[in-house]
Amino acid sequence: MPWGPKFAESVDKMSKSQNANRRLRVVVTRKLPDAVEARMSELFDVELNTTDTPMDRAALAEALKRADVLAPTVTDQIDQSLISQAGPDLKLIANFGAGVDHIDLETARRRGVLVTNTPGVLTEDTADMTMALILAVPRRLSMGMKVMESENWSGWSPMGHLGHRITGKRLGVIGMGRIGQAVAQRARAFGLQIHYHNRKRLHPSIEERYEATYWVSLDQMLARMDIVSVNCPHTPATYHLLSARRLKLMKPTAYIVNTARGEVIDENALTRMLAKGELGGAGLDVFEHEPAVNPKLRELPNVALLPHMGSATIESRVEMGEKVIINIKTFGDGHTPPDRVLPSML
Ligand code: 8YV
Repeated sequence: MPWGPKFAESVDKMSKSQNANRRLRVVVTRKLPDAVEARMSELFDVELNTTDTPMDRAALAEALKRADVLAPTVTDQIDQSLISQAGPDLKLIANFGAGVDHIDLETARRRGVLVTNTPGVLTEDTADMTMALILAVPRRLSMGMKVMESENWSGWSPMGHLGHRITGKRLGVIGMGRIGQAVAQRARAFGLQIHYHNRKRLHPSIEERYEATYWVSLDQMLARMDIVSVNCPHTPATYHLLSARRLKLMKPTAYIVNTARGEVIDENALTRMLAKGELGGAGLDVFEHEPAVNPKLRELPNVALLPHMGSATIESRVEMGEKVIINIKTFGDGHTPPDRVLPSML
């Protein structure tokens, strides 16, 4: 409902500041690609973060007081108390990233502040990284790389570095949105059988495309999968979706890959189970308390850990920046920004 009263209110605020004949004051919280920053500087009265030092809470509170638009990233917790203290000019939070779980959407909506994100442009890169982890963990890639880095390789042996075959295994995708489907497409090419759990069942034509089997019950799917990939957003409904109870339903040989959000898995329970050999292994690009990582996870041989780099290509960062610009510009011109996020969409 783009033209609800709150939206009208923020457009009204926006046109008043436009009438005052000043450009939108945009605060960007982290360093972005040069081309993105250059274009933002042409279009807006922009404050860039050239040192890339993350803003602390006090700095974010100040930014929200003086900005018309805040362009944050996943490392900024824009919670209820911060949004409540925002200045009267704040009209738009144009997130640089697809996930918006670090922004209190409900408080923003109540305050008449719009929120946008950058969907679509990081789908393929994130799916590539998911596939890389799906291959890396069963085939023990990090262990092999460590052997070579240590210069301790004593040569080939028939029983050396044995992992498990990918082809023919069952992959269970949790969250069959854009990224989940892009993972399914890649996984098909590697001979995996696609299964999925999603809030809504996909259209039969999409299921047919991936020869995908839908599971209404996540519990039942988990018990039967060889590899599980988490590709759903973090929302109140998906927090610890893979709880200790659910993790215990999985086969002791099964692998888990997470390129979505750490909060979807109970990281401590996962670590305990991996350490006890109750799961086959895990490939994790995201963590529950980033940048902290459970120290015991780092010591495990059957994990591949990455520093939240699923969408980290220069191409995706530039396209994300373009989306942020388009969202701000469209809003500034008095239109509904294309990537508006509403609490009800999650
Ligand atoms: C982004 C991500 O790099 O877009 C997302 O939701 O998780 C990442 O791939 C990050 O969010 C940038 O803010």
